[in-house]
Amino acid sequence: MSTAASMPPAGEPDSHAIAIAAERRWAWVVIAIMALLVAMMIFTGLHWAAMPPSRVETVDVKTLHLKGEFVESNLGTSVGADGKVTVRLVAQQYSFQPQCIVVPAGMPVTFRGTSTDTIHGFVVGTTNANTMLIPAFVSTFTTTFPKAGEQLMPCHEYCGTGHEAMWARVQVLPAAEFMARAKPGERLSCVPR
Ligand SMILES: [Cu+2]
Repeated sequence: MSTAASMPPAGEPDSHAIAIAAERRWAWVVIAIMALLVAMMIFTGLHWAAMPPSRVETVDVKTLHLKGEFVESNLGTSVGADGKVTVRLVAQQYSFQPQCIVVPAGMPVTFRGTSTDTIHGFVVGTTNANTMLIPAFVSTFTTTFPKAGEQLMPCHEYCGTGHEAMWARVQVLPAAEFMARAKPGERLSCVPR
């Protein structure tokens, strides 16, 4: 382009200069966003290092199936002497154990889970029951299912080639029906036997 062609007619704004100014403004916006993200990474990194999350529970993956809380006979739903409902489950490529979980509606339910191999996770239907399951760590949360019905519980952390086939079912029973089925010391599930 010749110099003469790029010169604006007298009295008209120089479009080239306007474009450069606009690009420079956008460059500053992008630099500011990147600087903000880096500052957030530094802040959260330091903050978490200074105050690690509380209640970190670990388990030995190598002996998970042999002893302790996550042996096969202890998986499923239990009602404690204090009436508290606890679901214990284990995830592995590519299934959950148990494959069908029974919980009562309208009562607090505590989930305790871990993984035997890689990072898995689950979400129960459209409820807020949602966690990751990480080898060597116990994930736990307490939630209440407001209404009875059956929910799907898919794995939501990509865990390998069989990931899309990894899911369990959750049967939310009316509290009275659940309590009628629950026996002290027993582990409930809805896996057909
Ligand atoms: Cu998985």
